[in-house]
Amino acid sequence: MIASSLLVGSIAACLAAVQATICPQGPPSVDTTSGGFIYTYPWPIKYQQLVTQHQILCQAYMDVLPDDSTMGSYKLPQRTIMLLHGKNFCGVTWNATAEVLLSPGYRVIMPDQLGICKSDKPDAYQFSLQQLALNTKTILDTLNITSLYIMGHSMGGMLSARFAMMYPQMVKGLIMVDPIGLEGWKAKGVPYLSIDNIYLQERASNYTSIRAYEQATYYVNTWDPSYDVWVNMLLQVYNGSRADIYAFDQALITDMVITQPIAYEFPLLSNLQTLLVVGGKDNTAIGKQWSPPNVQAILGHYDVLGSQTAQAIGPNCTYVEFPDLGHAPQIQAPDRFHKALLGW
Ligand SMILES: *[C@@H]1O[C@H](CO)[C@@H](O)[C@H](O)[C@H]1NC(C)=O
Ligand SMILES: *[C@@H]1O[C@H](CO)[C@@H](O)[C@H](O)[C@H]1NC(C)=O
Ligand SMILES: *[C@@H]1O[C@H](CO)[C@@H](O)[C@H](O)[C@H]1NC(C)=O
Ligand SMILES: *[C@@H]1O[C@H](CO)[C@@H](O)[C@H](O)[C@H]1NC(C)=O
Ligand SMILES: CC(=O)N[C@H]1CO[C@H](CO)[C@@H](O)[C@@H]1O
Repeated sequence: MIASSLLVGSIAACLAAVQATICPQGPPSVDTTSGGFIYTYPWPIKYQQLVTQHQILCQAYMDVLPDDSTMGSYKLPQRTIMLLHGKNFCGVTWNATAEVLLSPGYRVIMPDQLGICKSDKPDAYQFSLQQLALNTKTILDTLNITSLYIMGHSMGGMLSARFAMMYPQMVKGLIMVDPIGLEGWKAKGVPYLSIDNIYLQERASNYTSIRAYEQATYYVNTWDPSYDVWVNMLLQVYNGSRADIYAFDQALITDMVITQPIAYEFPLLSNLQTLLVVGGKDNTAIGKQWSPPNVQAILGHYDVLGSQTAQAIGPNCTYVEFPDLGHAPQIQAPDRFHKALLGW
């Protein structure tokens, strides 16, 4: 008992002592091997040092300011937007949307979540949506940003909803793009698959399996060569120097989204200005692959879930459905998506 509390004490002291020195400090290089992910991002990468769960971890993000010519009446807090990626994408996957938002003068912040892309891949971590929201808020605190728009896609959409529930006073508006978590998968009968089993599936990922998944869920069984960029990007993480731990973290993250539903909490967003964008042909449902056929049949009907969720949030929610698109309208039909976004 004494020994273990001494140990905890010395770990904490140790963490405090090295706190200033672990993460790469700016001005950062454009490319980096952090997180075992060699891939060039178009804007400089910064790292937020997090002292979390008895570890020091570095969370990567891009913070891009509009150029001077568009600054005009630009006021930092009012015109900031943070873009949260999904589980199979990275911050950089928002590059085209970021360009569209920079021109009217938005400051755009694009984090990579812990365990994903250029952020650290912890050997062990208690992943929760709340913990990821808190980590991400730490970046905003460092930047002194107290008020902003948040947009999240897929798992990032689920996370952005959780963020807005935790920090409503910071969020001027919330945009969810094909968020996951619109239904409670376990309540609908998705069987529990152990983290160890999910890990084995993650470890077996390759170009063929990732493309097959994205083709069927993201792109309505179509394939445009431009989609390959994001498959190959993801492969760099699956096949990077942290490949094994990445697969494990991905399994922990899948377990997180399945065991921590938000579907019942959407009315908590009723006071917030919300835009929900959904592809009507999206059929994403976590755990569908390992569910029996009768359960598979009732999962992932975004054409129903989208309007149901908009109704649950209430009249402050604007609902936009693209009936012909899948899980990633911002990639599949960027012009239509950006028009809806800027229109709102
Ligand atoms: C976004 O990045 C991808 C991958 O590097 C690239 O193919 C695409 O042209 C970029 N889009 C914009 C608008 O910069
Ligand atoms: C944030 O505000 C604090 C206190 O006013 C200041 O010391 C710090 O330099 C600011 N940081 C940034 C990034 O503006
Ligand atoms: C890719 O993964 C799938 C499923 O995990 C497997 O069936 C297939 O043989 C793999 N393909 C290659 C080229 O390794
Ligand atoms: C919409 O949001 C505002 C605050 O932004 C709130 O006063 C109003 O009650 C909300 N409307 C509904 C129907 O919840
Ligand atoms: C870390 C890792 O899994 N690296 C692999 C990446 O892919 C090449 C072949 O394409 C393998 O040789 C590496 O072992």
